[in-house]
Amino acid sequence: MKLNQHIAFAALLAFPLSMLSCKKEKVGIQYVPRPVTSGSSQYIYQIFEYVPAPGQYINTDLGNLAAAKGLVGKANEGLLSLGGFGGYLIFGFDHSIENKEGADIGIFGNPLIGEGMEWSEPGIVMVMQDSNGNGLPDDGEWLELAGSEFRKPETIKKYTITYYNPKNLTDDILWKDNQGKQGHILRNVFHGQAYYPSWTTNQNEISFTGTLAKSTLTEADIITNKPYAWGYSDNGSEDYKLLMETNGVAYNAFDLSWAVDATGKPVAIDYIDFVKVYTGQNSNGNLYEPDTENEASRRLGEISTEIGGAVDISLYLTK
Ligand SMILES: [Ca+2]
Ligand SMILES: [Ca+2]
Ligand SMILES: [Ca+2]
Ligand SMILES: [Ca+2]
Repeated sequence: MKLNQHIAFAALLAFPLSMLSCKKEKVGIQYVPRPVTSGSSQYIYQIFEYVPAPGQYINTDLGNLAAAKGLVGKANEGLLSLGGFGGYLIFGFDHSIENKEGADIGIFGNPLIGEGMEWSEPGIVMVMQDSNGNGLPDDGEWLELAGSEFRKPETIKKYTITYYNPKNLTDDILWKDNQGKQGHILRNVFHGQAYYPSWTTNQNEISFTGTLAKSTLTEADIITNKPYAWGYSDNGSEDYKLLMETNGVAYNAFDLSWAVDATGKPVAIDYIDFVKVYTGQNSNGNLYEPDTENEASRRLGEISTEIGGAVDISLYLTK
């Protein structure tokens, strides 16, 4: 055999072998959770993405990249607004969060819980495992932590909305959804800045997909947006109120055992590495839609989940 024939033969052999080893490697990749050590922090360690939907606090100190970074290493100091439906934050801890007995992750918000003045702005929580161990939320499957509204008939799965950056600063922000509807994020007199996030890649339009839960707006003496029973952030549920009464500080608690896949099927998970929170309602916080001429339409601003940090509950309770 001549030398170049040798090489060709070797190459032929090497090709299927390398394919085989590649395949083997992939099958063999095993997820290894990052353990809790004596130095582990109970708080958010890293912000991966902050992509809010348009809203009254976006591009202010409550809705920019600095505010998102401000949630690292502490909780219940400072807030971040996610804007209208779909706007989200992705964060992680310096260790994997284990699915222990009961609630695993606590997320702080700012729901109003006084009787007759309830103002919840429910955020939906998703989790992901760092399957390939590269430290990024880029390869696992996002699993929703199914809260009390998840299986209700009025809850819309795979709801997609697109917001359009208005040409004029003073124009309301148009949206269109995949249910054939359109409307606006209404501007108000309290916040004069641009409502469309100024740093996102596409400055013409931005789309979000997720589970849309029905708003709970009620008009009595004042307009309220009542909490859901459980499983949402920025939500004044009974367990939140009890924590507030007992400790003077409260978070919404999430159990990794609530995880479901994209088809709604429960998934058993032992550990997760990434958490995503997004605004779960599409509402301007008024009961007059689509009457935008009513002065009260613009009084409260859009329903937008706020986040005041997050904790690994098992560490939080022992530190
Ligand atoms: Ca658990
Ligand atoms: Ca990854
Ligand atoms: Ca809000
Ligand atoms: Ca809020």
